[in-house]
Amino acid sequence: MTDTPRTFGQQLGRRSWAEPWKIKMVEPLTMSERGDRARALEEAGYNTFLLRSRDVYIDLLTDSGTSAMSDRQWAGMMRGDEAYAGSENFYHLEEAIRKYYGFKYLVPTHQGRGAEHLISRSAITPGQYVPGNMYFTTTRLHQEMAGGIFTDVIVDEAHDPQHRGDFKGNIDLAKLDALVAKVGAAAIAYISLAATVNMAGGQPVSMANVKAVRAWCDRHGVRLFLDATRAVENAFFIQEREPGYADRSIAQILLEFCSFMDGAWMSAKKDSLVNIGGWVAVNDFPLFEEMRNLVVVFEGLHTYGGLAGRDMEAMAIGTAESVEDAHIRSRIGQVRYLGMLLEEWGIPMMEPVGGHAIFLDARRFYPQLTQDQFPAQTLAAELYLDSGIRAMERGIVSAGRNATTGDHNRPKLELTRLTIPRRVYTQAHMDVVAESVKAVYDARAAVRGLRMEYEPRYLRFFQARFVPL
Ligand code: P71
Repeated sequence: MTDTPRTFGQQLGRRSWAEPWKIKMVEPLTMSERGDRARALEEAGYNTFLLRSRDVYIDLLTDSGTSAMSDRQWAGMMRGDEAYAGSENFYHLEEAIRKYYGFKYLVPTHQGRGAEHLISRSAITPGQYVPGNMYFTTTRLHQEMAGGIFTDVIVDEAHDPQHRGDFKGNIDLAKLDALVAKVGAAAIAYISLAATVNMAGGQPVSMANVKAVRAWCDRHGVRLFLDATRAVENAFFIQEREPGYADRSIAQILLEFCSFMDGAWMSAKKDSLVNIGGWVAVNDFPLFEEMRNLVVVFEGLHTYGGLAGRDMEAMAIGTAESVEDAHIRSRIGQVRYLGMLLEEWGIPMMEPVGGHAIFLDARRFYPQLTQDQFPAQTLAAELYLDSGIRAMERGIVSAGRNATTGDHNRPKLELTRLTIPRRVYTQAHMDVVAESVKAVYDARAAVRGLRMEYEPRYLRFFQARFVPL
């Protein structure tokens, strides 16, 4: 006989808590047969980016632009001021960024990479180094296209999926010192700090680390810019784990964190709960002036940056909603719920679980595969085949090739990301996902890898095609 069923809260010895919203509108999902999925996968070249969304059951490709907006955001969409210049919604957005992130001057962009483009072109002199706490694909590419040389300065533990640290996104100051000793401070364009760190598994950066990095920057006359894409999620980990922050609100922690920065760029498609949008904001007027001028070349006028007025309004409202403590607790709580199930069943993954996703450790799923047989890509394909769940490769395919030698970059981490959109799926969806991951793990021994048969030049993971070995 089974035990009395227990709620999740009871299993953890506490009262349950739930999402601080209810569902007003639903979007039906399609469920498919394994044969349909096998066909769809082959057509997609075993690349989940190339699947049609109608062939996907639970879409965990990304948390980017996939969130559900609130009724308030949708109401805001109706108040779009679609003036070419000086839209009311721009001023509302500017006010929200000043209030929650604390930066003076705002340039809106169509999404994160538009902002990365502007700041990389404006703040890097070709040949300069750009140290960062691990790379992000688009961030590094824009830095390289502006002539920068990316250098990884994240703590070593970040590259070890089994190391359980509280702040595995931190910058290693000894690595910064070593870089300055080698190239000199003048050869450093700025420090590119991401919080949380996407490619490290959504791992956070501590306030103590940011303070130390700021002091280091002041000593060496180097600027510090934040990739604020998931900085609200980062604030949650500080509140939970860092001494002195338990009684501070997420909004207070975010503002303090940003106070150590010279500026930030944002893909608002994540934390800020919108389907499209981004920005770059700084305190330095000449740098702002340069980006405000460049944005008219690449995105649109500086009061819309490639967005409709209604998109800016949704972003302004989403920015405020994103820092509500109850929201962020339930958002990260859902990711953890999935993580706890998988952990309990001994599924190999990046630990501890970070903010936006579960990162399965494909190397430990498939020890029989070499990295050149694309274990993480293979795992994403197997998951889709099993249940119609769409995950994303974050391993050797994502890492691309070395700009000088042309060889594959070979990251230590070979991960398959189950990314949880905000306010979209239920706990029952998470149960279905967990069971599918377990089924794929149980069937791991028979799996052979993939061969890449088509490789595009830029950000190859988006459009590469594979065939089974
Ligand atoms: C994610 C994305 C979206 C994405 C981008 C590239 C490849 C696959 C998926 C986008 C980020 C991000 C960070 C930390 C900047 C961007 C670019 N992430 N910084 O994780 O995570 O923003 O997509 O709005 O242009 O699925 P953008």
